[in-house]
Amino acid sequence: MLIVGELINSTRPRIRPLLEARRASAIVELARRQIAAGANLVDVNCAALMDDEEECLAWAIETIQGALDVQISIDSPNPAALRRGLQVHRGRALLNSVTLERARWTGLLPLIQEFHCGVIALCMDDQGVPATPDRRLALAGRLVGGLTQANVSEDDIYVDPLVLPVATDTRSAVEVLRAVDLIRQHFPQVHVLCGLSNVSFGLPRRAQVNRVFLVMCMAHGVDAFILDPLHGRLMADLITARMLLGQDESCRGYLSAVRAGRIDDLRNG
Ligand code: THG
Repeated sequence: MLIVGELINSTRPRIRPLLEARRASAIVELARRQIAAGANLVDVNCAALMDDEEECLAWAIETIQGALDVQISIDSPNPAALRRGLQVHRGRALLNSVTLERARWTGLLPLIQEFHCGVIALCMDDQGVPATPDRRLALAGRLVGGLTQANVSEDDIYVDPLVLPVATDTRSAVEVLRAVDLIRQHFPQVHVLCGLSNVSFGLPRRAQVNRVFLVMCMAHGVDAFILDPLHGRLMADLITARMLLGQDESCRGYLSAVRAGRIDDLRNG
């Protein structure tokens, strides 16, 4: 299971000013807390800063890695910003993300070969995100085929079917789960990653929606997530679901989470 902490994102109103003002200690602290809560790496997205994106992304990566021994998921739609990020990153980064959009694919493939990074591959092309599970599978096939041809090993590929808000289309969560089933059947060696918080955009009590969707995704074989690791109940559900899916040898992870006070037992009355 791979957990990517999503909180250092310039689209978040509380984070954007910290990035713009280069508030190093606040950004390092947010990275540190996500890792302490169970994230394996932290996502950094500066795309909302427009002309300042590239500079800020490089600054954030250097600042975080200067203080902590963590890998970064470098999150940008912009190949130039991703290149800059990969150049300053120490060790193996996770490139977030490549798509089949023509400009992005041709711009990123040389980078992926040069830097030997892990790659998140979104099921999206110049026509956008396909509605049906079959069409998502077809895009996944072209992504996995193209990346393996470029010598990326399947273990370094994280296919992201792209989770869309259930508030705008009530079928969108179930269509993602069906796409995950198909990707799992056809490409058992690649990882499947979901951005959890996308599903609850536009709804109240978002954490409730995210938590239930997390467990559904895990039961369908999703093995990597971009999520908010500071949400204690979400992480408690993740630890519990791993155990129930046979991924927690001797229940060790669950039992140590209980001892650490990370699992509570809610009951009214
Ligand atoms: N797949 C991949 N990468 C991704 C996503 C994905 N990166 C970005 C995103 N989705 C995951 N990260 C976030 C970050 C913030 C929010 C959701 C997903 C979010 N922000 C609130 C908003 O914009 O309204 C504000 C929350 C706050 O400020 O507290 O919900 O799917 N590969």
